[in-house]
Amino acid sequence: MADRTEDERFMVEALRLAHLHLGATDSNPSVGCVIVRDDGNGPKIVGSAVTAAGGRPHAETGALAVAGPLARGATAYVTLEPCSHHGKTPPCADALIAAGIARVVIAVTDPDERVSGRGMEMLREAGIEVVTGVLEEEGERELEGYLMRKRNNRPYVTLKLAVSADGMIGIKGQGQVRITGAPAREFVHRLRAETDAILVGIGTAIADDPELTVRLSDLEHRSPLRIVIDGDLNLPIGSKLAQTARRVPVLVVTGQSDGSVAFSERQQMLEATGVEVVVCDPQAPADLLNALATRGISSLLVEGGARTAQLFLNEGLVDRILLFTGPMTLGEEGVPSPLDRNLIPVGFVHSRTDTFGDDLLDTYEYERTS
Ligand code: AOF
Ligand code: ZN
Repeated sequence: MADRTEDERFMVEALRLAHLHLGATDSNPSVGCVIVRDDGNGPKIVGSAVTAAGGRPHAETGALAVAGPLARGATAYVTLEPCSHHGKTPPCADALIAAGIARVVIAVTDPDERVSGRGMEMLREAGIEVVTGVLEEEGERELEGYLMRKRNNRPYVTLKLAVSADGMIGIKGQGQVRITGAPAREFVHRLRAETDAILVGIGTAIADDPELTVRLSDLEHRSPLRIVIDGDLNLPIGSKLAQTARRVPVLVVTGQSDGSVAFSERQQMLEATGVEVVVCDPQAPADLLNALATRGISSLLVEGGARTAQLFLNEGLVDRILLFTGPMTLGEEGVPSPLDRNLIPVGFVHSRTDTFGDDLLDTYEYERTS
């Protein structure tokens, strides 16, 4: 039997592959699969794949297609338990069995009620050796969005804030204020590409007129769904969000109509630009998150502003905080951030600090006790 470090080495490769399509596989998790065989000269990768963009084919199918007959007697490394259900594609467990795979190494078991242990059972019944829990923690992190949606019926929520050295997120009445430099901005655009949806409050949508798309040449097609919490339907028709809604979807979350003609006119005008208007209590983010999960949204990036950040924090609905701190001070006219490096909400644990040019990025994870 191959030793554990060898298993870990190939699982690292499967996890790297899984990351490539994060946010690009619709409601399906992005899974990585590596097929390895050893003909006496040491282990060699003979096939590998990531879940295809859009969610299908699954990773195993892709990797087996590359390996062809070399899959017979080989080991398959998968970041998620191979599926056992007849969904839009036949079960991956059957495909691995049919290809003659001898051993399957898994990072995380699949909480999907159609799979959940049955994938491993099918493999074992066919005489395949199954090892699970290899780099499970890393696998859980890679699959955090999918796992959160399946286990808690809500997306994994990341709150991103950029604050000045004196703890401000902007200047009153000044629209977008550049707090971080180009390297940090590029990181955020990559993060957007890996995320299913991005959310701002109407205050930010009006003050900053953001586009919230991915603007990196290789990833432009990976812009997430854009969401605005807008209780009174005040999103301007001429805003960049509304004007680009046919290209990259925009969802406006509003409360019940006040019954006025003006409200329904605003709704009609927004819908005419291609914006989708959904009714969901704008002050109850938990309900919104459930509704998003039902649509298959597994990860949400909350990008602004102070009030929206506070709303999600107050409800205990933030899983990770990404806090950028820029070098300049904004002074008296600044809009204070609900948090900064010296004031982190209870329950969050600092996990790392990264540097992007002159900016710092601190990451904090919410430590759930259960
Ligand atoms: C795998 N390999 O690469 C992925 C899996 O809608 P379907 O039929 O595509 O099934 C979706 C489910 O398949 C999803 O909830 C999860 O259980 C599994 N995803 N499984 O064996 C893969 N992406
Ligand atoms: Zn599958």
